[in-house]
Formats: sequence, C-alpha cells, structure tokens
Amino acid sequence: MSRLTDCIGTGEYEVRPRSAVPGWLLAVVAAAALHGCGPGGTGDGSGTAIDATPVMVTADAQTRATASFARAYPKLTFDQPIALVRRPGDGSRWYVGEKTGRIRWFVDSPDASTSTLALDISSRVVNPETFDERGFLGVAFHPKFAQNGKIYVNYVTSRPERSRISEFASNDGGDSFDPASERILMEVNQPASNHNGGNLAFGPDGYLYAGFGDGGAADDYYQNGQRMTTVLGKMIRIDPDTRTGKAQYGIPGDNPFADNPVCRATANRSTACPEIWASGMRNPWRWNFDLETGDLWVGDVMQDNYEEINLITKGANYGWPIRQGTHCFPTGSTGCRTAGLTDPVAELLRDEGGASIIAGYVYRGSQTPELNGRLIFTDAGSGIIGSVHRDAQGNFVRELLNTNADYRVSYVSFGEAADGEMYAVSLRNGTIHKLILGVSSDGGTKTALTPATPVSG
Ligand SMILES: [Ca+2]
Repeated sequence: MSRLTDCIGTGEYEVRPRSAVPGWLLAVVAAAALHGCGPGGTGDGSGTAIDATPVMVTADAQTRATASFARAYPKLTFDQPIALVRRPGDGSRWYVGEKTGRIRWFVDSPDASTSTLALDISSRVVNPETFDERGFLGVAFHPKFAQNGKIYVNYVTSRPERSRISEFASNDGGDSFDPASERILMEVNQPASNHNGGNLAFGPDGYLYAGFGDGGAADDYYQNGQRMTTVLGKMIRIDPDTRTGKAQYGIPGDNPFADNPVCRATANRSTACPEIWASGMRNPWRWNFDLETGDLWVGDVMQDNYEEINLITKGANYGWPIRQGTHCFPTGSTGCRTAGLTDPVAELLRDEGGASIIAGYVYRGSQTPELNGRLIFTDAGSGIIGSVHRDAQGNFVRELLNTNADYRVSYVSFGEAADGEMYAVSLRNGTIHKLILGVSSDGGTKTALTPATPVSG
C-alpha cells in the first residue's frame, strides 16, 4: 500500500513508497505537484448520453495491446512542456505550451532541430517551479483560427493569485502572437496553489471548455466541488465570440444554468454559475473531445486511492468530495449519497500506479487499428499507460497497456497529430514522445514494449 496525501497548498506530499517501485516517491511528488489533486469531469459537448451509473469492467484476459512512449523529435527539448497542440486543419507544425509562460512551435519533422518562440507572457505567470501546479497550464486554438488568428490560454497569475483565461491574436497566421493583444475573458481567485485544472479545448459545438479544480488544499477544504455558485470544481463552457452582459464572453443558451447572471471572480451570489457545464470535479487537469463522436473524456485527479476517467454529460455531477472513483469519500466511509451523482467510467487505483491521471485522446490513428476508439490515458506519477473503451454490450472496459513505463518522466499531457497518432510531453525531461503500440497475447500487464529510444534521466 502506498498512501499519497496530495494537494497540500505547498505542493508537498506525504508518500509511503512501495519498496518494489524505486523512485515512486519522487515521481509521485512531481506528478502530484502538477496535477495531482483534483476530481471530476464535466460537460459533454455533443450531448451524447451515457448511463448515469456506468458499468465498469476493469480487466480481462483477452489479447491486449501493449504500449509505450518513444522519444520523438530527439533534437528538441522544451522548458516544462504542458501542452502539445496544432492549428486547426494543419498538420505541418506543433505548438508547445511551456509552464513557464511561453508558446513555441516547430515544423513536424522527425529531425526538427529548432523551435520558434511565438508568445512569451512569462512575466504575467506566477513563478512556476517544476513541481508546482501553477503556471501556464493550457492553450487552445480557435476553430476558425485561419480566419481570426485567435488562441486562448489558461494561466495562474500572482498578486492576486488567480486563474486567468485570455485570448491572444496573431497577425501572421500563427508564427507569433502579440503579447499586447491580450483580452482577459475570465479570472478566478485561487485560494491555494494546487488544483488549478488548466486545460482548454473547443468542443465540436464551437464553444470553449475549461476545467477548474476545487481550489486546492485537501479534502475539498474550500467546499467548492458541490458549490454551484463558483466555477471552481467545475467544467465550464463559454462562447468567446459573444458577450453576455458585462462579461467578456457569452453564455451558450443551452448551458444548464444559462439564465443566471454570469459569475465573477469574487462576487457573492446565490444562483448557480451559468458557465457551469458539469460539477463535482476535484482537478480536471487533462481532458479531450473525441473528434469522431464528440464525447468529452475527462481525467479527474483524485486524492487518495482512485483516479477517475469520466465521460461528461451536460449538467451531471461527478461527485467530489462525496465520491472518489466509485467509492465513498473519505476513503473507507460507507453509506454516502449516490443519488444525482455520476460515477466515472473507469478508475485507476493508487496501487496500480494511479497518482495523477492524465487523459489523452480517443485513438483515431491508423498505425494501430486495434486501439481504434479507445481513450488512452497515462499517469504522471507512474507512467502507466491504459485505455478505456466500450465493449459490444456497452460496458466500459479499462485495460492497462503498460505497467512498466518509465515513472521518472512525468508525462503530463497528450497531443493528437493530424493523422490521429498520439504524442505526450514530459514535464520533467522537456521532451516529446510518441505512443508506440504493439500486441501482446500473454494477457499480462507486465509485458511492455521497450521504447524505441530509451528515455534518459
Ligand atoms: Ca467523481
């Protein structure tokens, strides 16, 4: 048993490492400091319905794929990369978000050796040490970027410490972004350094989604998970192209609480925030839309024992801090409320390597058809790789594809290439890695492929 008490404001964690996993402590501390600590997922961009009580199958003995991360673009390293995105409809280059407050791009070629600085707002970002959940945390291109040149970023400011969602504009098609073009859409006070969420993505509906953690500390100390008068502990959905009232964004008319006045960073209010798409999250750090189905898959970083993969539907409540995974919280308690709460479709236990779940994309590539339609995930604390998919009966099946992955690397975010292949960034090493897949028929989860290029350090 290993116990991790994550999400303390200082980013310090108490861990009792498993002797069989050298380095666990370091890896978990690193991971938890960044994402650790956060529950829930929310929001479904497509309206795809799922059962309120998912049926979960966690293991089977069928032929399974194994997976590993192989170093890609070996001539390139970045400064604490946390995002890997593309311009809509363009596979010619990657953009890398760095936690220190910069965006760089490079030509998508295996031997790429240089990257170009496109935006530097590091002076506006709270000092982001490597093992700190604050910093520059997310970036998303407007779906009509080719026409309007706009991107959106999510970062944590200092004095006061707030999460900020801003728009920046490019006048040269994305070669650079003007730091003076910043339009602040939203700011949210952050009572503690951890659980900031940080991801941004446009749904197939054209709206901008964001995830916020519960405000930090531990045990939902600030009681935001179930509090509907704050966007903390929520998935939100806004329209950056319109304005509602005095807000710098619009409220989509079909949001669950669309008729309520917009939320403000510090305002006391009695009605649910109209920005909310789903609630009951702890720290929805990484999540993505399945471009084929529109499903929104959210990895919600949990506290003690059960990391969550959630499939988000409009208005659903994902339970934090009443539930953790498919269990009552606090761990070991019984008889908790379940009515009106939606459990995750899959969970990753602490003893399996769950510390800071990192949801990737639903694989839609062609190089490994046996993984088609599977949500790929990893964990920043253990490097474990797994997938979730629906079987023929509609049950959700979680499979662990690699339990021997390199826990030292701290993969914190995925990127989806134009051809559907999947990549991940290493916060710790500053490197980019491609998900390499193979097939094993041994039914065991301990057989892993050796990365094509060993990871150093
Ligand atoms: Ca939950």
